[in-house]
Amino acid sequence: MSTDDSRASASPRATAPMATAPTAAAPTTVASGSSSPAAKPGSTLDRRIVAARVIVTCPGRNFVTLRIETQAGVVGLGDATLNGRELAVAAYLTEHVIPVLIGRDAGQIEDIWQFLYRGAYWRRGPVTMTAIAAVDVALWDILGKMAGLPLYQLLGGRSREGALVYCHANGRDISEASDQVGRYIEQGYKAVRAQAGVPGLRKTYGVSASGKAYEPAESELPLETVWSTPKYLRSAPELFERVRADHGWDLELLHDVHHRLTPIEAARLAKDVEPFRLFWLEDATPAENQKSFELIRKHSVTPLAVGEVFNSIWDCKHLIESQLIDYIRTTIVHGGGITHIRRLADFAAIHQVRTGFHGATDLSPVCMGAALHFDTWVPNFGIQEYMHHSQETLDVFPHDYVFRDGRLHCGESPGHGVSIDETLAAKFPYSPKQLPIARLEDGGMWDW
Ligand code: KDG
Ligand code: MG
Repeated sequence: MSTDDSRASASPRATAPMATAPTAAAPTTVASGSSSPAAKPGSTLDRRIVAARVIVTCPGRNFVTLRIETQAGVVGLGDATLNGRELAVAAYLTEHVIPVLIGRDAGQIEDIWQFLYRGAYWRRGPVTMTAIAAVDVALWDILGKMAGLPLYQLLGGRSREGALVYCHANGRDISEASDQVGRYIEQGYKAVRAQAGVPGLRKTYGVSASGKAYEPAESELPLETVWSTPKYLRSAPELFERVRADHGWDLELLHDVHHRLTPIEAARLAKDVEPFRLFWLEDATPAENQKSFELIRKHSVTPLAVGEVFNSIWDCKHLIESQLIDYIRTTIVHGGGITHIRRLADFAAIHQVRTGFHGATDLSPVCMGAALHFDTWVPNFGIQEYMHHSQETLDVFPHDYVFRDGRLHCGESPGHGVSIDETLAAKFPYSPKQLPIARLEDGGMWDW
């Protein structure tokens, strides 16, 4: 292996201009890989990226979408939504990423991923990895369209009929939550996440106070909510006792703690809900300190899921290789795209950890489309979250995935199967919204 600098500088990648003019009509400022034989300048397969732009829209909630176009007119879309930090990703893409994409070969998906990750020097972090994911997914979409194949086929083909999904049931109290679980069973769901209001707390994560669909980012400045661990630890096991009593044992039941317990409190809850056989207990404790999950594992066999806030394999390396979790939640939009999540899923597979992708409403239908193709292929699939988008959102993002028999089924159209109606999107301008924060009853800051 040569460590000689001259070897690198001889490569077309290293000599490619870092930032050519970000205009669409710049095929002469061609960067890396443009001489690749398959690019065939001027042909219908000409893969040179000639335009890229960010679309921000708010059909009920904010979404950021990256649109990349090749010389041959093939368009790919990637989701770039980071809830409450939308414009940070939009600026990262517009200022730092799009200028270096113009002129590159859209078929060099791996090289572009490495360029944006390694080449940025400042690695990881949700803003960077969401921006990289948007590029990566748009490029996979382009590849699928050029090949005339659905994305799952490019990944290695179908491994299952469809992706088992879980939806969100919630209620202001246990009885309301259990009734909603019943309504979802009637609609054909085989897995349901249950959250209920906590007696004595005005607002609880996952529970809509207004009776409307739950949407956490609801105010321009962060809403301050109050949290009490003792109150929650008393009521949470009662929720599952009631749901099992009302609906029996055929249903998969899930619950999200949303990072609010210390490791020993999380161990207590995992042990208390053991008799109700949850499919998983999610984000039982914050996971910056991955070793803290050892404490939960020592005390309980309740399956554990974690990772919607992770953005790299390095965030969960110890969790996975020490088999401290059962499901990894990191999904495509926040984890560097298909190229990186595929690595993560393979790493998880050798430790018998399965996927359980994040699928809240703040991940756009573009992410859902890509995730469903991934779910259809990935051998170690576990479950897919499905928190329903509003009708306005679904209208802005025409898609070909469908819900049937408790599963979401990706479509057969080339690429990830999700597009954007830009005329409609323009009718919903960006509206600043941030996620809430949590404080303890004495005013001290806590994890939301
Ligand atoms: O933006 C934050 C939401 O995506 C998050 O609160 C949803 O925890 C969540 C989940 O499991 O869907
Ligand atoms: Mg969660």
